[in-house]
Amino acid sequence: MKFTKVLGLALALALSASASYAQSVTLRSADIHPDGYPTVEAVKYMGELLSQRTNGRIKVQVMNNSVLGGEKDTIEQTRFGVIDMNRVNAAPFNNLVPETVVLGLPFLFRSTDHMHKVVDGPIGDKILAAFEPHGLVGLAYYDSGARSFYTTKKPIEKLADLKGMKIRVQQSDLWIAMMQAFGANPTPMPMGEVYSSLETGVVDGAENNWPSYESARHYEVAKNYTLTEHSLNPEILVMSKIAYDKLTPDDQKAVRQAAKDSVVKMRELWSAREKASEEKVRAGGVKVIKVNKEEFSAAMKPVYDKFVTDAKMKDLLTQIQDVK
Ligand code: BDP
Repeated sequence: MKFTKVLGLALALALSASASYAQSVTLRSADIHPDGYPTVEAVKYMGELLSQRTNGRIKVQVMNNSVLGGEKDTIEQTRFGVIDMNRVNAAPFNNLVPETVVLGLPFLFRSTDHMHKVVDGPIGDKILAAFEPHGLVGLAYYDSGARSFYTTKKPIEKLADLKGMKIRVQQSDLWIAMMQAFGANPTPMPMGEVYSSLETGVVDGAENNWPSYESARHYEVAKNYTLTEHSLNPEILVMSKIAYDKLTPDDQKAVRQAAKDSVVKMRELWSAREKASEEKVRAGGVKVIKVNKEEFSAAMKPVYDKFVTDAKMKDLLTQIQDVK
């Protein structure tokens, strides 16, 4: 066979191989939450949209309940193409993608509406684009409500109560610094270890939104919930750059669009679940404590001083604050 012929044949084979990959693929997506949790259902919904729009060629299989591991581990697996998609809170991305830090800053967003305006606009797009050099494609933001503290023994009624308390945090330097600024003793660990750590006294408390506090059953072992609402850190849906690059440009577009379209659904699911979880937790005998949030927010200056240092971060912060 002539060299050109061989080359032609190889090229045809390569093309058909990549074309067949583009024709039919099931994207495996990780999540730590159980069935019924809004993030899990939103990604399933995204998969339905994608399947409809590609005549069943592209499907999404949500592998939730931490079956693929804790968030720090699944992020690595997604970067290396072992997992195709991942729905994770912004916090475990902080050390890898510094632009995400700004989203978790304490008492930054004035309201959910403010947060939506930021993530739905050019600032949100800029932060999603910052994932690419790290092997990830940022697809969408999902709501995560407000995070508040909960404790097993001593309730937190004022800032001074946090002094020296061992508080579980997500695996992020920002979150460690935040707990230190609150006066607490931060203990970073994956979500999957929190229940037993609360139960056995490895930690005195943790912090999360109503749905996670409820669905992970933390309210059974930590019965004081203090409404500090210190962060509205959103969830982020990402795709492995390796998996993304295997898709045709049209299919890449379809994935991005389906992810964006699932955000509306997620917001509906989220509002409903927040209410339902709060009711369930209250009915479960949890003591819900109101605090003077000003006192907590005034303690956060060292966190801003530590993380908003370079011009880029300062600019990002001002832009966010300026969103009306
Ligand atoms: C939940 C987020 C989840 C985080 C968890 C945590 O949905 O992604 O893993 O908090 O605190 O609200 O680890």
